[in-house]
Amino acid sequence: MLKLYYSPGACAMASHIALEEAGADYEVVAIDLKTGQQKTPEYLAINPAGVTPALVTDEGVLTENLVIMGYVAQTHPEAKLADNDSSFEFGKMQAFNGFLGSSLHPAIGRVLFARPPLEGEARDKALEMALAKYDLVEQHLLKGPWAMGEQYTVADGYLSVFTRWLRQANLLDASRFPKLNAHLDRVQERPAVQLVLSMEGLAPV
Ligand SMILES: N[C@@H](CCC(=O)N[C@@H](CS)C(=O)NCC(=O)O)C(=O)O
Repeated sequence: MLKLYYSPGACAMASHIALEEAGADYEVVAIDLKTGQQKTPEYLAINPAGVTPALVTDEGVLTENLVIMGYVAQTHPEAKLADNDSSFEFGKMQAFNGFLGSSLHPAIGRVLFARPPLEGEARDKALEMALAKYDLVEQHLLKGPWAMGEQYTVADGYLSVFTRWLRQANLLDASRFPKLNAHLDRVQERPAVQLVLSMEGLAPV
């Protein structure tokens, strides 16, 4: 059985949603980031980077949401969580996920989770840079109704993690981000997503 190490509400929710959407046989282990559980020797033995998610498989451990989501989509083709028939379309989805993981996530993470928190002009600048990444998704990358077009993919659960954070911070402005708002609502209507939220002790936002 697969085992996902996650932190409630954090980016690992994307991998959690992928597993639930796939109907995978999995269990979850919560890691408390606030108490630093991700830096304990026990967890570092699983993921030496000291971050969640980590997915334990029969073959070993996979890390990075992008990789875990791709693995789940490829090992559960019947769930159609990616275009597994076209390497090019699969690559396009992973390019979308790569942008979220390597560009948008660090940008918004700096604004919302920096310790000590950013203040004044430094925060304003960081926020401007982060919102520009959301603009790119709103205006160019999100095809609609789902991230990659007509078919729901793992990219949708991933995007919803970051739009959820923005909405919680009252920054997902309806006039600036109409498509992202509608997309988040659409994702949160999915039964698998609602189950993941309740498993993580959370509610739709
Ligand atoms: N690129 C990684 C990012 C993982 C990551 O930064 N996870 C955060 C939660 S969103 C974390 O565990 N942070 C704990 C820490 O930095 O101490 C991925 O997508 O898997």
